Amino acid sequence: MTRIKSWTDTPSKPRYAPPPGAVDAHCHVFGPQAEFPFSAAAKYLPEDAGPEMLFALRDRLGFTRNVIVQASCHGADNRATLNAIAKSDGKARGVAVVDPAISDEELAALHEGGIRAVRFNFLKRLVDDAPKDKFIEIAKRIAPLGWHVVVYFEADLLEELKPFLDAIPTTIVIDHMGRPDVSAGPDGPDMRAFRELLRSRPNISTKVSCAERLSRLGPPAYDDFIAAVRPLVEEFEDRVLWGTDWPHPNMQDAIPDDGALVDLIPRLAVTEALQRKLLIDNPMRLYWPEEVG
Ligand code: 0GY
Repeated sequence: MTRIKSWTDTPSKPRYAPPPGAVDAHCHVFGPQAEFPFSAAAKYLPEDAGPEMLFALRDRLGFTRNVIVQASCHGADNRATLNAIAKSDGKARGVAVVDPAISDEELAALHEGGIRAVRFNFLKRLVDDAPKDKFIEIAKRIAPLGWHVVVYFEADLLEELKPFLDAIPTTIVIDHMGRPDVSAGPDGPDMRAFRELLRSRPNISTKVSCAERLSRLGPPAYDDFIAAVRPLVEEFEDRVLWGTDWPHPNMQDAIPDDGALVDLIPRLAVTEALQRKLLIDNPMRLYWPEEVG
């Protein structure tokens, strides 16, 4: 079967230089599948995009650390993510997907391997099932480890998910702002609803990432994304993170230039102080808390 490829081998070198210590807080690895086969339930089958490729990109883009998020194509088998973390020389940590039946010993082994969060994915095109009751059970199990929960959903689910989010006892990080329609601007219905959510729930942070998925105006400027998201970065400066989303699952028809994505950062976070929070302070607090004074 042909494997899909959704990333470029020739990303441009960004003009913007992230500050030393910057964290790419949302990226994935695929395989290598000869060692770490994809799940039988995978909804897409990509080419290998392993740790060496990820770390080469990290260096090219000027980042120091990665947070590797278990991709849906690997299901709840976190070995590819753990393998990448193990090869990172302490410069990567991870977000796992776990089965509700996971044992305490297995959770402890994930912690030892660098996992600091679990991900709950509600996208029907990516997963067969999103059992809220089981997710809440898992959240209660991981809370004592000091982990948090990462949630991925689309804007039309936000209202319905509020009771679920309120039942989670940890910090919550929402992937890509719950995929709002950014083309309607900062005061469009989705961005307003999302800002309201953050105003009313101080335990929620978000990744202000995925211009390449959310913008209708598109590259290289992604102006609609910038206009909609910059106010969020300014209002919630201590609760925003940023990531490349490399290797851009399912983006094979609109492969982004990672260098151009990095060049959006100073337009989203317009001062050095905001950039430091977005790229260092906020992700470090969640993923390397022992290094934060
Ligand atoms: C993302 C987005 C996607 C995929 C996954 O786990 C995944 O497969 O997260 C997507 O297709 O929107 O954040 O990586």
